[in-house]
Amino acid sequence: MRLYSFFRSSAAFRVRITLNLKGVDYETVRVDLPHDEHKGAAFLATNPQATVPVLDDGGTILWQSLAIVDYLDARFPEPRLIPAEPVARAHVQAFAQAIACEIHPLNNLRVLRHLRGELDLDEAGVRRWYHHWIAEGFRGLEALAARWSDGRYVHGGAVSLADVCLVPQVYNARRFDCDLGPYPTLVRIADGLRSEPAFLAAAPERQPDAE
Ligand SMILES: N[C@@H](CCC(=O)N[C@@H](CS)C(=O)NCC(=O)O)C(=O)O
Repeated sequence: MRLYSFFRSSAAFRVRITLNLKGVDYETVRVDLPHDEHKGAAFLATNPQATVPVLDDGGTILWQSLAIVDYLDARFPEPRLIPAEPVARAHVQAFAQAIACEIHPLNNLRVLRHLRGELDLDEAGVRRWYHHWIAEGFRGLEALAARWSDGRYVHGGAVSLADVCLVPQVYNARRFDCDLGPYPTLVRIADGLRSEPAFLAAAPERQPDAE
């Protein structure tokens, strides 16, 4: 398998964790986001949406990190990241989607570039934007994790898609100096997991393209 990735991409981070948890070997192909390699013709031929991650599984091309995790979960069922039981499944997906569909899209590269460029926001303003959407999103997730968590994982006493999405988002929130004091449960889970081998090996600074 080949993973088109950028070391700081939190969506790619989700897929790296998943591949590692499932013990799937893969090769990293760097897509240089800061230099707009994802907008070049070569990459657009692979993913017309111009985003990483993209997974190439023997010529089958997949994109959108949640769809890739779902694919990997079907193809390599152990450990199962999207539970089979209907309620657990809906809860785990709701938590993951709150991050992947609501927090991350407001704070990703093209949005921050738009704020700095067309909307002429200075760096302090961009940080305020970032912090605001982390706080909006994490508030509800903290309450859910406090209700569900065994202290180690977000949901059900087992690693799941919810953890796979949480760890990269907490990592990014720290990178942007967000105040994580109000979210002790999220921080406890993320800090516990980040030293586990599958999560550790997926960390941005451990990637072959890390700068
Ligand atoms: N919902 C997509 C998000 C993909 C995405 O936005 N990836 C970022 C990196 S984390 C990206 O490629 N950004 C390029 C840009 O914003 O121009 C997923 O989960 O895969």
